[in-house]
Amino acid sequence: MALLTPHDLININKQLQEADSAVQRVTGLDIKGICKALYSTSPGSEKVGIVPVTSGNGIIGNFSSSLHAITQYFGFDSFVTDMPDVSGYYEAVRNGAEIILMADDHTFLAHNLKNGKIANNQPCTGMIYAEIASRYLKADSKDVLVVGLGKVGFPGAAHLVHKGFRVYGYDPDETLLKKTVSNLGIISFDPENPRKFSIIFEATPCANTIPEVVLSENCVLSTPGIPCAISDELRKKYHVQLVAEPLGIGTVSMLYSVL
Ligand code: NAI
Ligand code: PYL
Ligand code: MG
Repeated sequence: MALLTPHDLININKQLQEADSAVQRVTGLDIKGICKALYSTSPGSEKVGIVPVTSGNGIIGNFSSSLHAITQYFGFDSFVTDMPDVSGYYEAVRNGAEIILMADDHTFLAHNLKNGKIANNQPCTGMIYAEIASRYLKADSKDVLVVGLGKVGFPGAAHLVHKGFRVYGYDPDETLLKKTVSNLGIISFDPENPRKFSIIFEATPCANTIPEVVLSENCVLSTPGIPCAISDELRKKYHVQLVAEPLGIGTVSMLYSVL
């Protein structure tokens, strides 16, 4: 998994506010509204315990404090444990956490201890970014381009298929592309024979993955991928409506999915 850096998370509140405004411009709903529509759940007074984890590459600076800011932004009562790992988990439960948030280098989970539901960040992130893309108010058709079909992109593509969109998918991993085309019934996008889209969902760990030829004026690009899929220059040239944020949208999707 591509790991976040402390730099990605600088000023997370501002990043979230800007993403929330972008989601409202694109869909007419704010991020909470998207979550409600996606999962048919609403938060009560669930207390969220955030447990830092030292295994593997260890603590990511700003990670736990960003999760604290994100949960507060979306109205959850939350706290970060003083201790990491198993001691932190014990501390979280002893201090009344009903939902645990914790991540190692492979898995970022939300576990609701009351109802037993558990969520993984990758599918929850794919689903919500795809849902945002699918709700673009000015879309010219139900055609969507999905770039990157990995652990985030695949569930997002599956969600779009499930919602009745015509999904064109691209991934340079040919085995994965073929498997996804056959499993989901999507159309393989051929970069040699491109066309324009008004809805694009991207989930790759690479920059500049969106070629100019696929961009239509005012298209939406909904992307959790880090670094950003598009240059500032192309974004401005085509007035691309960009929804991109490093941690909060995926996290709140996880939280609503376990309510
Ligand atoms: P993954 O490694 O499972 O999948 C990435 C896919 O992108 C691979 O199949 C790869 O072949 C493909 N790819 C690479 N270069 C490409 C290109 N030029 N064009 C099209 N496809 C290309 O990674 P995963 O877990 O799906 O994560 C994707 C990105 O999303 C990463 O940058 C990760 O850090 C980020 N992420 C962001 C979150 C957020 O809240 N913003 C949450 C979770 C992940
Ligand atoms: C959660 C994300 C989104 C993108 N990449 C994933 C990532 O960076 N995962 C690693 C998270 C490790 C957190 C660390 C800590 O500070 O508790 N163990
Ligand atoms: Mg996010």
